Amino acid sequence: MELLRIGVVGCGAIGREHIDRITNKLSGGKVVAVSDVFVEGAHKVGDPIGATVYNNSADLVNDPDVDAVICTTPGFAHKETVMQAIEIGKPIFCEKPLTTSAEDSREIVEAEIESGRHLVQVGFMRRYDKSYRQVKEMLDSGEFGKPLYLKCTHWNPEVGTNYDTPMAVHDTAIHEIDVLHWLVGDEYVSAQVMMPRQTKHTHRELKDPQLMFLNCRSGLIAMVEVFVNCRFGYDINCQIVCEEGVIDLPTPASPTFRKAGGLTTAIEQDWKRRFIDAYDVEIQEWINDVRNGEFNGPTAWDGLVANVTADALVASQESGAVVPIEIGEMPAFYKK
Ligand code: NAD
Ligand code: ISE
Repeated sequence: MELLRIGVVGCGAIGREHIDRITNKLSGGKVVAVSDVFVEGAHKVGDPIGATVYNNSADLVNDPDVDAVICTTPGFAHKETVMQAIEIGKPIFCEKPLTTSAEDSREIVEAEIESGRHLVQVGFMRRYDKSYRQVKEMLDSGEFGKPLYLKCTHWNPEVGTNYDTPMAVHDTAIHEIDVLHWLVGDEYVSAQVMMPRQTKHTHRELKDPQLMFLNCRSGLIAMVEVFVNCRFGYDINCQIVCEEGVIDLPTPASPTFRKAGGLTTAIEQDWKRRFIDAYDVEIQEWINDVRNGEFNGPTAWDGLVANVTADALVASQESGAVVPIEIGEMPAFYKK
């Protein structure tokens, strides 16, 4: 096959990152069209690479020169583009979250099943991260016995005033929701959020930090700390306590230096570099799979599972109660 001709909808932070990696780092793909409601932004990235620029996703998805689509708009806008791609039968890589509600994700799942083809991959890139893959291998080896509980941190230096309390789940903890369930192969049955003392750095619309608890069918409990105005850096950690030992996935090693009476280790300041290799592997594998007519990535069903779980956490943000999670049986279409 010739180069995969890709259209990117949404030219913000991660849209630009993916366009750059496809253009300058990865192989087998070429960005031929871009779109954004803020069309000047689309021109800024599209013009230098000779891409056709649109101000709406429908025109981009329907462009006959576009073989496959990447959707990097905010979560609330994903459904529209994903449904357009399914309707015309083009593969689409949709950044996480698939949508911002279980109801919307279920419609996507139903439309994809109806189309009869695996078209939708969700951007759960931690599944492509080397360290998470190593942890999964360790757990799957059985050497550590059963996992009993997990403790994770999702710390972010700061967020803007458009980031509200539900986004701590839909936008941020959604990564842990997906990757933990993938790591331990368990099913979530209920969720609860507790709000500790709040930081002075938060704003009126956002409760920060938040402690999220996910209870699994086996009895395993995952605790996820989301603190998005922590100030010091972007710091993702995970510790899995098992019967026969403890697995730690700490902040990646970086040089430690002694200077001015201190011993210092730097921490990344945003998400762009922390998972940079994972994004590269994720997008390269997606390009390869689409060119080979294969599908191996996180599915729309995985997106739905995350959204059902997220909805329960959001309900608990309000009430503080333990909220049951009912995902339902995975349709045969998604069983490997
Ligand atoms: P952003 O706000 O920087 O960019 C979004 C862009 O989409 C903006 O340019 C905006 O003008 C445009 N847009 C908004 N509505 C649109 C619409 N209806 N059609 C076309 N364009 C539209 O956001 P971002 O940080 O790039 O995040 C985008 C998505 O990527 C979100 O879903 C986010 O959760 C996800 N994301 C994932 C990761 C990751 O680690 N996997 C990291 C960052 C962002
Ligand atoms: C952002 O949208 C991402 O997806 C990053 O990976 C995440 O860690 C950050 O908290 C989100 O805001």
